[in-house]
Amino acid sequence: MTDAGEQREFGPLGTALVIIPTYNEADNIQQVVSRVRAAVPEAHVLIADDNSPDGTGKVADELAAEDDQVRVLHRRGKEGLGAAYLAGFRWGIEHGFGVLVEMDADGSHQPEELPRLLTALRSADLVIGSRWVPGGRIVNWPAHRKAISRCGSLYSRIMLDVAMRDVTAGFRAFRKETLEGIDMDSIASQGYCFQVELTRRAVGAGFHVTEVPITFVERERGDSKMSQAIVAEAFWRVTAWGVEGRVKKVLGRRHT
Ligand SMILES: Nc1nc2c(ncn2[C@@H]2O[C@H](COP(=O)(O)OP(=O)(O)OP(=O)(O)O)[C@@H](O)[C@H]2O)c(=O)[nH]1
Ligand SMILES: [Mg+2]
Repeated sequence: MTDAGEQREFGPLGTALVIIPTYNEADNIQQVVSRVRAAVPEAHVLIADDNSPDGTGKVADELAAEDDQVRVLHRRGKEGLGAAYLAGFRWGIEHGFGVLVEMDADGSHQPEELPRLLTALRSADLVIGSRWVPGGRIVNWPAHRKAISRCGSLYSRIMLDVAMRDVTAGFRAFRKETLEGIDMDSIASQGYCFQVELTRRAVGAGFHVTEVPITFVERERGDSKMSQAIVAEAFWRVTAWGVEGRVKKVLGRRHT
């Protein structure tokens, strides 16, 4: 949260677009889309599929054919979560949506909690659905996944000087103006780190960021795309940003 944000008037919320990136989620996509449509009937859904070999794109097309509020962005191949979201954000802004929501396809993010995120966005620029604030929960995660998540958030908070508890969380709602104010074109992170980078940029630009507790449920079907490479990317980028921030501080002090 920032002082700049606290003094601001928050405008009305426009229509929400829930962006769901998919890679091999054919067994999950139908259920998650129908849960979103039931939980927030006025919201639209954009499935951003990276040409999944399991045919998720085809299932998504069938869903879109049945429902005017569901659309599919077919991408040419697996380019990572970050690139899929950036394409989804751009599509949503071009099509006039005022709120852009990030949500996984695997049921980890419960669509029934979306109304709480959207309510919190009335007085925020970015709302993070958080596992690590009081009231937040994780269902069915092994201890090592919890440890990676907690350590990753703690390390990011220390290195980047941000107050959020769940910096890598992927269930979020943005006002369009927030995304327009963080220079999306220069974002290069792909995996978890993408979420860290969005958080860091939003805080750095003076936007008002809040966390609301969510219950995160481990996927029941399909495979996780979490990999050592994704964890490594987050670690080296966060370290580089932390060092860069400290160097700037020290140099700034020398010149004043
Ligand atoms: N379009 C696209 N979607 C992706 C890509 N990688 C992951 N996803 C999707 O992003 C969401 C999160 O990925 P998950 O595999 O669930 O990763 P995770 O939530 O960190 O890992 P688990 O908790 O183990 O499931 C899911 O909807 C994936 O299908 C990608 O390269 N491209
Ligand atoms: Mg997942």
